[in-house]
Amino acid sequence: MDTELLKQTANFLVSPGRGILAADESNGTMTKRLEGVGVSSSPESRNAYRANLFAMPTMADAISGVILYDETIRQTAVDGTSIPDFLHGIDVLPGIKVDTGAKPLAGYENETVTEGLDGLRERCAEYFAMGARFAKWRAVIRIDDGLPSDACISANAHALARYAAICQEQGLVPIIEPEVLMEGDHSSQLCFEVTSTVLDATWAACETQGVFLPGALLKPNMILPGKSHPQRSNVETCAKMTIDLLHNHVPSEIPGIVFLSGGQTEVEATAHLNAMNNMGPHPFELSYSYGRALQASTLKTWAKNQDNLSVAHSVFAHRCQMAHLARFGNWSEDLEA
Ligand code: 5MM
Repeated sequence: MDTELLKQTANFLVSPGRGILAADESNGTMTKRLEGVGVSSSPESRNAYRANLFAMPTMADAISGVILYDETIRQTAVDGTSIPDFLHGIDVLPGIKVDTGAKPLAGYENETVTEGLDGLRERCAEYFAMGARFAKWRAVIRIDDGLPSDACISANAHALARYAAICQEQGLVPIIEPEVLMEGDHSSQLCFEVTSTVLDATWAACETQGVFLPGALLKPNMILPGKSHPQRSNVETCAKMTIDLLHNHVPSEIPGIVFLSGGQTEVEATAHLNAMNNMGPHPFELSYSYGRALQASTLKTWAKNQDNLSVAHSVFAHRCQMAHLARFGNWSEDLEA
């Protein structure tokens, strides 16, 4: 294992003012997103949208890495080079989603275990040769009556740890993403308790598998009530509870936390990150690996203005700038106007 390379990559990904763009929607998810804005989904339309997104001139000021899907890493950028080469050329590291999706967990209704360990070593080696320097694997944990089960937590923790160890052996920094979903009517307190248990199980599995923590990043959910819970939490409460979680349930050897947005609006996800960065010092960098919270308004704008790409670029530039400011705690709501 090249621990120096792993540390260097992980630290680069959470360097000051920068974070990760999650553009690794599988074809099923990307089809939903494109059809939602009236664009039919095909390899060509997915490439047209993403290649244009990555060509936004100031992207690298806020984005250190882009998570790609298998289809995208093999596609072409606006200048005709391969997407990974294009990203390296603008000082952005290409990453790759290596899980093959959340599949039903045998014997446990409504729960999933994320798969993709078979052949992972060979796929990681291929992606590294194509230019990828980090990887992502997302476990999905649902809160409901009696859920999550211990079986779901331990199966996903085990898979995350084995994934992380294989990635590191192959030179890729693993992003460890155990996402506790916002779907449901649970309270923030329950979200806190479940997320703590899931993180504790994940680190225990990582220790057993020998994962090198300074060469890994954590991609967690923030602590929020479920979407159907009658009360919303305010920005300060979410930030305080999430910081409490991280300070007590994440080993300090982890160099950075790169949050998912999980269905929060673009502004909510930015406000929460900003508040947390104002509550330091923290033992790790607090950054982003947002999908929808960086792309939602850009995708809508691109769909309506495909003949004038600068319109979508200006929307994406704004979201990137807001996220960049939130890394320093310098964002404020009036900047959204
Ligand atoms: C980009 O979205 C990813 C979706 O992957 P699937 O198509 O396999 O569901 C997702 O894993 C994403 O990387 C994270 O959830 C972060 O995205 P959000 O939108 O939650 O910030």
